[in-house]
Amino acid sequence: RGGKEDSRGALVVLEGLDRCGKTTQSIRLVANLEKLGHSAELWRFPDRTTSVGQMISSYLSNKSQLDDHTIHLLFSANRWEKRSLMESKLKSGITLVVDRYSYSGVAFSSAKGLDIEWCKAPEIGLLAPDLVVCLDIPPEKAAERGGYGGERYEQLEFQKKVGQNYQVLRGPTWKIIDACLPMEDVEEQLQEMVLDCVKTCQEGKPLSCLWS
Ligand code: Z5A
Repeated sequence: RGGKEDSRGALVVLEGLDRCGKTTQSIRLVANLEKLGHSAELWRFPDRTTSVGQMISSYLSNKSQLDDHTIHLLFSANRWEKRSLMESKLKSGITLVVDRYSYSGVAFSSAKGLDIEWCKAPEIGLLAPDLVVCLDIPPEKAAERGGYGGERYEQLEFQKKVGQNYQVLRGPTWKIIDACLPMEDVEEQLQEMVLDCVKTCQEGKPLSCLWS
């Protein structure tokens, strides 16, 4: 379906502030990829279905309190528990569209004042995305969108710090889309970037690990 029989899928990550449109766009992207004949799956972190994910979910909804370092390591553990499945899916040719990944881990925890290098350390060895698309939105605009304010980190001043941290983390695999554009325009730009990336992976780009 997605090209050569033995070609691998792409690891595509969507990042951005709360309410930037990641969920909306990742659903549309997976549907569009499938329509074009590619095998694709939608993943998201935190994965709240695992036992670690349930601890995270309880923390995010303010039902439990945890030390900042502890919750950081739980978010990381939540990615490690999915690492081998992620690798086997990619190697079987499935493109994974992942709503939040290690960059959220580092950007949110360091916004609380944790050392950025300390935050990166437990992420070393996780699979590196082939493409990170950051949906860029001013924190004030995001706060005007539906459903804002329900969870622990949904506060304007905090989101501003997260936005600054994303800028520090930007690397060569990053692309930026203006998340204030109409949904259809974001969708179109995203699809174009991802199809390019899928092609490169089909042509033999090797998988690599964070942080390289
Ligand atoms: N976190 C962490 O600390 N460490 C980690 O390692 C990880 C995460 C992985 C939970 O994440 C929190 O965990 C998150 C980071 C932290 N905290 N915050 N903030 P989550 O992914 O479960 O929750 P979220 O980031 O808050 O996602 P969200 O609320 O689902 O927002 P979204 O997916 O980016 O947006 P959306 O649901 O697609 O859209 C939001 C609204 O905007 C909705 O009404 C849409 O119809 C509307 N929308 C979308 N696009 C547009 C455009 N283009 N124009 C106008 N309106 C739009």
